[in-house]
Parts: sequence; structure tokens; C-alpha cells
Amino acid sequence: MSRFRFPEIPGSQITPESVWQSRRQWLRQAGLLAASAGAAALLPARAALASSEWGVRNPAFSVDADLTPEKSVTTYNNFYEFGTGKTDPSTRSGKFRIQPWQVAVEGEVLNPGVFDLDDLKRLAAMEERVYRLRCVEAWSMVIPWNGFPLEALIRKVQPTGNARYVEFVTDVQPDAMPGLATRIIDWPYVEALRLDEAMHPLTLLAFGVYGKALPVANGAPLRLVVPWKYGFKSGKSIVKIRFVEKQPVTSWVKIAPEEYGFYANVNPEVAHPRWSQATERQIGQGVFAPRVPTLMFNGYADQVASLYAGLDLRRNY
Ligand SMILES: Nc1nc2c(c(=O)[nH]1)N[C@H]1C(S)=C(S)[C@@H](COP(=O)(O)O)O[C@H]1N2
Ligand SMILES: [Mo]
Repeated sequence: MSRFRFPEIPGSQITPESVWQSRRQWLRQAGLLAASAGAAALLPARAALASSEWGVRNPAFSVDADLTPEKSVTTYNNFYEFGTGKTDPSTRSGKFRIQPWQVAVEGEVLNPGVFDLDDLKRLAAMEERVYRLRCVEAWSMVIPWNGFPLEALIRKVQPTGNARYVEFVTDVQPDAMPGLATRIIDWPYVEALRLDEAMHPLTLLAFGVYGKALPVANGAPLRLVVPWKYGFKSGKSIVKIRFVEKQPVTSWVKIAPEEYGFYANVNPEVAHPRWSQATERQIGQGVFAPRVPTLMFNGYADQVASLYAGLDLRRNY
């Protein structure tokens, strides 16, 4: 197999100082940074700075649909480390420590290393993307995430020619994660993508939701969001990213391989053995809201179908 190298990340993509400076300039021109400004004038300036930290919406990568209310997004969750109830992640996660936070990047890369959260946040400019998240349990949400493509990190660490898959490992804090006592999953929670899936521009490394830092329930301080796959592929509270040659045995595949495949591409034509995947219930739309048809690849077929050309999507579910 030929050994390939990713090009160095162009300086123009390594963000901020210049962007930051131009934003300051813009604010100054708008009169919002005037030293003599009174408290009233300072308020909009603060608001503008806060929103710029989390980026502006990227319409090219956002679905045009009503957002799921923030309250539902942050209190109706799956994060089994805190329990299997939907409200467990928001009500039982108060002891989880997210500071300091480091992410180890290891395996088949030329530049392995341990990244502080701030190092990671500096890799690319933050943007907001409205993605649909479809859970295998047949419900969905439309969520404004704040982050940047995982590709920025992958280019920085430079996978070797042996890297075929990327594994994402969630943190384990036994005293702060009451769900760990139930051994449904062989903790830590591990998910993985093929390298080309991980490099796809839709694959988001998210640090925020609704323009604020992620709540623990949604995977603070950083998580993956892979919008064309069932929610379980998007690992939360990531502490390790490992580049490997062989397809990893991921948590749900290990528990029930006939129910949860490695690919987990949203596919209304392939039913889960115990229920249909043809329609979905949209969380936060009220109990009488009609179920809507589920779309192939969760509506992202135009962007991702080519990744699976030649792959039998019934066998590789
Ligand atoms: N570490 C970890 N990550 C996880 C899970 C989990 O139990 N543990 N649940 C997954 C599932 S099944 C879904 S649907 C999404 C839900 O993300 P949300 O709660 O932010 O909507 O998180 C995924 N990531
Ligand atoms: Mo899920």
C-alpha cells in the first residue's frame, strides 16, 4: 500500500489571531470597543465577542429545519456512563470534571501527542452547524453545534499509510459517572470511523451547542458529531483518539453485533432487528407531532453516499 502524507495545514486555516484582530477592528469601527463607552454601549460588544468565540452559522453545512428546543437538547440524552434514563446525563453528572482536560492522540500518526483543550480549540476557526442527529431508537433532533471539522486535527497529526481507522475513547471517572456501576458496556465507551469517514468535511469535532460550551450531558468538553450515522457513533467526552490499521471492535458492536453494525449509517431500508428504522419521532415537537420518514444517510446522501460505493449496505449496516 502506498504511503501517503497529508499536506501541512495551511497557515490561513490555523485561525484566529488575524480573524480576532479583524473582528476587533470591525467592533471598533462599529464603535463598540470605544474606551469611553458607557455600560449600555459595552453590552452589545460583549454579546458580539461571545458569539464570535463559537463561530457563526455555516449555511452550506446546516439543515434548514426547526431547531429542537435547547431544553430538550440538553435534558433528553443518551450518555450511559451516567445511567440509561434520558434525564440521567443532565441530573447525575454534576461531579464530572472537565478541567483540566487533555486528549491523547496516538497510534499510526507521524505527530502523536497530548493536546490541552485550548491547543485543540486553536486548530481551526469555530463555526456553527445545524445537524440532524438520528438515534437508533428512532427519534431525532435538529441541533446547532459549535465546532470545526475533525479533519483539522487529523491533518495536524498526519496519519501514516497504515492508518485505516480512527478510534475515539470516552473518559472514565468512576466516582463521577454513576452509570459505570452497571456493566452494560465494557467501559470505556469506544467508537470508531474509517479514516475517510473521519476526514469527511461533515464530521464535526464539537465543543459547544447552542452557542455555549457543551453541557456534560452532551459530551463536555468535546465530542464528535457524525450526522449521517446513528447517534451512538458520536462519542462524547473524548480523551483518546487512536489511529489504527484494523477495524476496532466498538462498544455497541461488542454488545450486540446483529443489532448495531460498525457502519451504522442511517438507513430506513434496513430495520433494527426489534423495530423499524423507516420513520422517526422528532423530540421537542410535542407528543402529537407526526412521525416523519427517515432519509437515507439521514438526509446527507449527496455528500456521503460515494464513500460507500460498492459496499453492500445491508450486510454492512
Ligand atoms: N460516551 C458515550 N457517548 C455516547 C453515548 C454514550 O452512552 N456514551 N450515547 C450515544 C448515543 S446512543 C446518542 S443517540 C448520542 C446522543 O447525543 P446527545 O445526548 O447529545 O443528543 O450520544 C452518543 N454518544
Ligand atoms: Mo442513540
